[in-house]
Amino acid sequence: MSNFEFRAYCIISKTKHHIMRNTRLSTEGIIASLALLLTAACSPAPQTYGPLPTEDQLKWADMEYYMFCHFGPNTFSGLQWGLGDEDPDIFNPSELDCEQWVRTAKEAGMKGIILTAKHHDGFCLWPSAYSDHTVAQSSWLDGKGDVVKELRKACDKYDFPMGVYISPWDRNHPSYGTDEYNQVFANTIAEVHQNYGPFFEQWFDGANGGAHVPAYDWPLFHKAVYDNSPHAVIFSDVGPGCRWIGNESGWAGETNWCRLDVEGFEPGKNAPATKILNEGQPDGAEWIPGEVDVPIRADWFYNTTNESTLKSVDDLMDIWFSSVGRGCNLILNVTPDQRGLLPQADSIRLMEFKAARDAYFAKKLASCRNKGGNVTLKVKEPCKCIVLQEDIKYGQKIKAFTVEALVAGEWQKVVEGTTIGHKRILPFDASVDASKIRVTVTDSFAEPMLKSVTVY
Ligand code: FUL
Repeated sequence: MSNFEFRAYCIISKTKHHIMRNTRLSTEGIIASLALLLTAACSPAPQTYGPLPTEDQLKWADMEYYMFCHFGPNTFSGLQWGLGDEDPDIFNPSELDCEQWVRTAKEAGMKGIILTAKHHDGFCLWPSAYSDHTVAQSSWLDGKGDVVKELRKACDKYDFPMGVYISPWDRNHPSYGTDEYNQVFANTIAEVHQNYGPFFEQWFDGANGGAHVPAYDWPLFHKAVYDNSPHAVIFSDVGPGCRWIGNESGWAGETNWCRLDVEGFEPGKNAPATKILNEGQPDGAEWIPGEVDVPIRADWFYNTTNESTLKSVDDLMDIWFSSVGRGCNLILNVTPDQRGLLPQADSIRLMEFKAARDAYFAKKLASCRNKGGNVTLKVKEPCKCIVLQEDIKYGQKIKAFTVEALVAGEWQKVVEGTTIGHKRILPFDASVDASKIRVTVTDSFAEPMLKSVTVY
């Protein structure tokens, strides 16, 4: 609820209360109530600034954390970038259970799941009419298997948002690199979205190991998505829904704008510079927030030899602070194994990570909502962290802020920062025994609007 809506809501509830109390409605009562309603209606809405997120991007930002599942022939070959000439029989999960993936993601506190329906090797995890390299050509379940359908069913059962990764780069398809491929790929996208959508997110990978990258028809691909999943947020290096953060190690820039200039750029080799992807641009023309993609093990696909690379809870907490804590969504890759199940060690780690977050953020010491650029909160216990949210519905405006603590009658600076955006999590260097915490926005493009301030 925005400040304006919040104020209007308070006034309307007060009015209701007033009317209820005055069961015999006096003229005076009615006039007072109408005056209150009028004030609410006439209060100006907060100023907007720059490009604004769409409703879908706002909902997407609230998701914050979801699972990435890389699954396909690479799961069995040990390769990370399959060559495209793999025998379809290699894809042979012995105990596929997509419900296990979804239950695990849900219990881990994730808000959705995105599957590699087709990776660079071109193998389709559904029986596509546009390829001869699919589950239908595999002897797995006598060619009757369909992983995308299984995941769709599981997501429906658990009421869990689903997204898809469909790689433009295709090392198998005979038409790849010819003029026909753009239409083939658009048909492929439409087929997945029609049969298994709608999806909350479409992932377009910019990777291409080939020397020659053909001219992709991005508007055609986007149309295939939006025609079938009108609310999907499209990921790529340049959006249009959300952008790659420029690394696969789990961190966004400390300064991170949800804005980007995309004119003249494309996903992949023609993408904006890494630093720009990592930090966004304060004056970027489009609203394209960052998404941080990182695997829980060293590799994206399951590999029998890399269990020792499973990230620790501390690693994952650091990733949380430098992704969600810097205004991005985090997509954490947890890859199914050759049985088609998430490995036990990875599931346990996810639950430990969830428990660590719950413990860290267990005790709210003070909070407020819908304030301008100066907020002072009373605290009664030592605090260790502050979480700020800007009301991005009105754009991203805040350029600099400070957080101070009143300790033994003296204000001292605890932490300072630049951007806030959807969420900024700022752990203090040490626990602070303060009676008050004060947030001051020191620089902003327009009237700042803090959606929430919470001290832990
Ligand atoms: C990269 C790909 O090349 C990797 O295989 C993986 O899919 C990752 C998420 O994106 O660009």
